[in-house]
Amino acid sequence: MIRGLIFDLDGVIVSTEKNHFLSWKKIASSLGVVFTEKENESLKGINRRDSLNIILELANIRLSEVKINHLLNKKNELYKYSLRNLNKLDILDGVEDLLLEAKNKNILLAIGSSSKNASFILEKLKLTNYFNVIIDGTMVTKHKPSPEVFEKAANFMNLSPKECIVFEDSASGVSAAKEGGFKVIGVGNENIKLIADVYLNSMKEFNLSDYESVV
Ligand code: B16
Ligand code: MG
Repeated sequence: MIRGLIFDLDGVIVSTEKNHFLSWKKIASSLGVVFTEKENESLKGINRRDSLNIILELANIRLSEVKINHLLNKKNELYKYSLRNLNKLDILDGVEDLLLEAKNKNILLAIGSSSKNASFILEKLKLTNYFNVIIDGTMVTKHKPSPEVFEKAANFMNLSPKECIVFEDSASGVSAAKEGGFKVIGVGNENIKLIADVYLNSMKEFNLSDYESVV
């Protein structure tokens, strides 16, 4: 029986992946690195520090810790500035209806995000109160593709992975969920079509009643 839903945030609840991409693109360009959507694909779901490492490795650049920290802060400033007008209207189609339906059916709800901005974003979207637990990038020691973020969410809800569904838009997140033994539904990113258990173009295609009796 499915008793819990665990949602990734960026790319599943709201399309902030675009904002991450454009902020990294500015950082990359300040380093003289060409950074396109293709390179960005490998950053999805990856935490901030590891994302910068990937960009630096792409360009074979080595920087001091001081410079790295400066770039991480700069990226986050650009990213948060780009979210200044984020509001309820930005919630992706089908998400809030599903949260409401699940709540009414006493299904537990969690966030499992790599982002350290998860609470800030959920507040802006006015979604915080739906969730029984929010596990984000400030609460894990091992980041996606490690399953820790989803395991912590399931543990908090007192559920086994088999009792949960994870919704993800990134390859690193799908791998994390599978590694943890969760059923994973890929959403809104055709690049994960072949690795997710089920793939949906949009959350509005998800039908909770199809899963209510799944053991
Ligand atoms: P921040 P998710 C991830 O969020 C994003 O997919 C990824 O692009 C981002 O680098 C990461 O959060 C860290 O975000 O810089 O806000 O801490 O998809 O796991 O919800
Ligand atoms: Mg994501």
